[in-house]
Amino acid sequence: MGQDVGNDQLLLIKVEGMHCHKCELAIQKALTAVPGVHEVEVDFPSKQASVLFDPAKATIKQLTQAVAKTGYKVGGFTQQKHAGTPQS
Ligand SMILES: [Cu+2]
Repeated sequence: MGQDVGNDQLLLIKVEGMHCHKCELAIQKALTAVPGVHEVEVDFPSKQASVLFDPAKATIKQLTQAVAKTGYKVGGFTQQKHAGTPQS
């Protein structure tokens, strides 16, 4: 059947406690490791992680928990339908 990315959802997570680019990488690694996650972008200056994921495989809770487990605080999140390019 192939991979259908049409149902992918974009989640923007506000991450508190990042202080350098190593934090960025740690969070990116943790989120990428969650099954169902297709794309992760972490932006340290805007303290935001954008995650493109398959809502049939991953839940928002799993994603926010991955951030929390890495040692950062989730300040909130915004759900978006995937529209091609994440907003920044
Ligand atoms: Cu750091």
